[in-house]
Amino acid sequence: MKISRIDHLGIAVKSIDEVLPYFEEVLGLKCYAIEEVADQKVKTAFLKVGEVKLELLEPTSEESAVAKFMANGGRGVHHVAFAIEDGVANALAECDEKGIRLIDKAPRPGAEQMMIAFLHPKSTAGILTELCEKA
Ligand code: CMX
Repeated sequence: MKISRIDHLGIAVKSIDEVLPYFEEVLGLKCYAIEEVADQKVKTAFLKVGEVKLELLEPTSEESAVAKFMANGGRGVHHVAFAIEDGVANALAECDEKGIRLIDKAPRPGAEQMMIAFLHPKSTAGILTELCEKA
């Protein structure tokens, strides 16, 4: 697979409203989009740091993967998302072939008109990994 860059870092937060002043008023970043991803049971807020984005993730349900992560003591960086130049479907097939545990067997729609798929942290050095490409 061909990774062109880190697309974004997903950061788990209890409340976007509570943490946004830190990112905007202290770090001087600008939130340019807020979007709910119903499928993932999260509300997201996006900020740009050069080419890389920060995706703040606020769970909208206790069943959300992000809510579970925080309930187990997880804080801060939740996942790393790589932009895949030659297609997420190809990358998934390659990972599958190499014995990596796939969370998503096929790309599916995510925030920001991206097609996304996750790899399980148990087979990716403990880092929940997202593969993404523009839809
Ligand atoms: N990073 C690293 N490890 C993680 C993790 C994370 N974000 N989330 C869970 N884990 C680890 C746990 O610590 C646990 O490890 P141990 O067994 O050593 O304790 C193990 O994975 C299993 O954790 P769990 O609490 O039992 O959680 P599940 O197996 O039910 O789910 C996962 C874990 C990764 C499969 C699930 O969170 C998932 O499917 N994630 C992908 C979807 C997602 O995260 N969506 C939210 C963002 C959506 C978006 O960006 O739009």
